[in-house]
Amino acid sequence: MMSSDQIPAENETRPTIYLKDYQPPAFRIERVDLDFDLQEEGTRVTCRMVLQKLAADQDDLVLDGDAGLKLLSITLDGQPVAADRLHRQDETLRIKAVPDHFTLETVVEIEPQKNDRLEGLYRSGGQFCTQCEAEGFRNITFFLDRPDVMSIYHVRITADKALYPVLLSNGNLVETGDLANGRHFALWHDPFQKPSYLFALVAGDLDCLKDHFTTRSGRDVSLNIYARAHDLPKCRHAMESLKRAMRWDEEVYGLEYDLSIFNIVAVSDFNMGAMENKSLNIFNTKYVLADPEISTDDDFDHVEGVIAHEYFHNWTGNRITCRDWFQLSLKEGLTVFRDQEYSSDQGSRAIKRIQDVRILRAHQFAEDDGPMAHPVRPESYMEINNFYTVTVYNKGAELIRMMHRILGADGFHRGMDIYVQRHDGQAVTCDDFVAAMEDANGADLSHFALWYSQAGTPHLDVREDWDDKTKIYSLYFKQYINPTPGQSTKAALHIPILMGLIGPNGGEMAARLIEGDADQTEKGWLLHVKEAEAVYRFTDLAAKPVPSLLRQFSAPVQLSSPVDDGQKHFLVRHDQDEFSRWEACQDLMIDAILKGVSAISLQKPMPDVSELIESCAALLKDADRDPAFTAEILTMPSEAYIGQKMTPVAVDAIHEAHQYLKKALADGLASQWRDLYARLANKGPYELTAEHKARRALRSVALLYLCFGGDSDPALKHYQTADNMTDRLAALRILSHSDDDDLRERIFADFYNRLAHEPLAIDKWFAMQALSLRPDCLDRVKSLLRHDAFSLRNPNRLRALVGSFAAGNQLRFHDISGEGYRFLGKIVGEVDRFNPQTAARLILPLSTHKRFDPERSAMMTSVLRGLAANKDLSRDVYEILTKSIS
Ligand code: 0A1
Ligand code: ZN
Repeated sequence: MMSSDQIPAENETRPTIYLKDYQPPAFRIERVDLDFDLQEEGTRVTCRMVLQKLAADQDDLVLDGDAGLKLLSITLDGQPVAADRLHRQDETLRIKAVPDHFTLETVVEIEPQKNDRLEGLYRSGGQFCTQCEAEGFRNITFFLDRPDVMSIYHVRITADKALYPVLLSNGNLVETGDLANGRHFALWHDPFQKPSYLFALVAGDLDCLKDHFTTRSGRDVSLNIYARAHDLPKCRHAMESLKRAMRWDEEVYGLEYDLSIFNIVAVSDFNMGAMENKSLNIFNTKYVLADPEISTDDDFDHVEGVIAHEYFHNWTGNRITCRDWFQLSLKEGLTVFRDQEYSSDQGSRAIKRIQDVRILRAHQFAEDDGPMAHPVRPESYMEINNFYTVTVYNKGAELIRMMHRILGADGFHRGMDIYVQRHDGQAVTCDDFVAAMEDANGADLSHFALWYSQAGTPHLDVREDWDDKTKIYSLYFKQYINPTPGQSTKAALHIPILMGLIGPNGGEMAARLIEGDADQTEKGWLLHVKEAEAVYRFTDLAAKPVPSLLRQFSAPVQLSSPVDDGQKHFLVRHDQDEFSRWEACQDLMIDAILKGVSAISLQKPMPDVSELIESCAALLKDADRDPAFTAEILTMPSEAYIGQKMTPVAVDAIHEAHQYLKKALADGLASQWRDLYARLANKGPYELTAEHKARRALRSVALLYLCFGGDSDPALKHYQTADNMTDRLAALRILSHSDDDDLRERIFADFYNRLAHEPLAIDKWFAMQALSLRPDCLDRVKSLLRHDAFSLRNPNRLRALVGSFAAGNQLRFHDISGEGYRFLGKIVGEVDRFNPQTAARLILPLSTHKRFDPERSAMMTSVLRGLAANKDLSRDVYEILTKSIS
């Protein structure tokens, strides 16, 4: 019996799939011919497959196919298949008693014009496009829709020529021609074997930005970015990024592009960021279009990173793919690592690392601490779309980064060479990747590989001891991981810790290691903590050192360090590792805010932050040396991140203490901010150079503090004189909180009128209002739902308004009235009816209810339960709900 507030863990229509149940495919598809007859009121898909039986004991062929596929005909070796040999159930079609080798042809009708799930074949802005990862191909036709069934595709597309002059699919264009009734066709052939999730088709009236690239072996590759005519000039940055990424992959990995055509298409309705379909990448416009008028400097960097990411998948994902979806991190962790390294090489390595660590801590550490925690290689899922997570992607990349550090760059690249040689054209596992690394280096990574199967963020407590007589400095490490759902006990991991010892004059101290497992590297000592407890002893030291631990964030752990506040101030000034300088300053800010929170709850005086202000003053004095780094180090941690440091999250006190520190920094350094802001004033027009970007970044930080005292004038002027989106948005963000209603309305109206024709800019307009700290924020969000430019059906718009509010505005979303929770529940319920994938992501902020006080937690769970009462809930949302309420 189930009590009324329980939800069954699974049921027949939503079974749990387990890694341990993996079975190799029973059939191989040698070749597939697809024929798409695209029509306004419905599309006919003919799929002819040549199949070969692999498992002799299998009589029947079981194909995947969405319940919405309308089967018009089916023939086997040219003969219609009798109805009694066919059995359709849930998402499968069983064909009984098939021979060992045969040709199967199905004709189905689908309705892309009604497809708001944005999975399979759908329409966006008048064009047809596809999204097949992970299991979208089964919405297009009956198939063996699993990544370890790789095949050669021939695709014929027929459509109205005037409406859809551009017809694209994977591989090479073989033939085009005109047909009767104003229709035309194109025939594409992809010579590389691929799984169905990499299939793509686009048909539309699109313009094209053309360029080309000559590979190092001399192949000329034609590069095309397709977009709406109006957006074409905004594709240039993506094109330049693409060429840089192609060159980088040749130089760093020796990996060359393998076809003579590479196409990218920009679509405005897309559930995720972009998709690496073989030679036909499909992108959310957000990650292709970039223009100073509508894009911030960060947006430019994101476009470059995502372009590189999708391109790098051509080898790490497409040529070598995943055996099953549990291995998703095989391609994603590795490709994120590759794109992070690419971006580091294009700009500042230290800043890129700081930004990546911020994301990891804000999102992945939070995921590890909640009901959806899972290993980098999950062991089970109900809906695979729910596992495109920061754990699989970003923690997965950290695992690759740790292997890179443990084996060294040369060793890692030797491993990559073996991985590519050994597995090109195959669908493989994370273990295969680790084995290639081991074999190339004669290394044993079996202990390290536990990182793939064990969920949770390790905690690493460090103690120190200095013996003034023997001059021996000791470090004691203790690691533990809290239980996570389904994993109550944890084993010790191999944690690589990069560290240095800093002497009283601020220089690196030479020392001799007399106990502990470590290597000496250029960047410091690399300790290999492998047991629950480990001791390291250093000698040959003239004085007690200050340890600089976990440099470059060498492992994704929560460190509790023996470094006291005074030493942190010292590290902020002297550490040669920039990441650690930033970290020390962040720690000081976090400590100050946490002290403020407890002062508020105990009704005691707020903490003295004068030393922190002094350290920041010193940083400001030195700002010209590296303005971009100064901008990072002086940016305070978010309220949400402070929330992660305490249970229950003291929503209002965190806000108050956060404001207190911001005000202290604003007032304590008022003249410095003023001078800095004036000194960094625009000299000449906008440029997208590292120097200009750094200047804009630091000036925006200065502006923020400058206005914090309540004077909006500098922000207003900044807005009015801006000649680019970075500056405009920096000012708008500040003004969005203003309690001067007239001013705020005026500026938001101005922004809207200026940029109404630019959807990506209007997304920012919605987001800024949803992130406002004003008490009437939710009312504004609700009224914006009715704005003409708002649509629940466009994921970018939905995320900009509702996603920003729920995931980015801790103070207002978690308002004690519970209104924010009820609002989100209602929206998710609506969106789930047509776009489950996006609905499931939107609901995640409610899944953290255990971290909040009983009153909030009860209201959050009540919303989750209310949603769960709906019998028609998608598998996507259902899975999140069951895991969150259990
Ligand atoms: N593989 C893509 C991202 C992606 C994943 C899933 C999707 O639908 C469920 C769509 C895109 C990447 O890593 O870029
Ligand atoms: Zn990817």
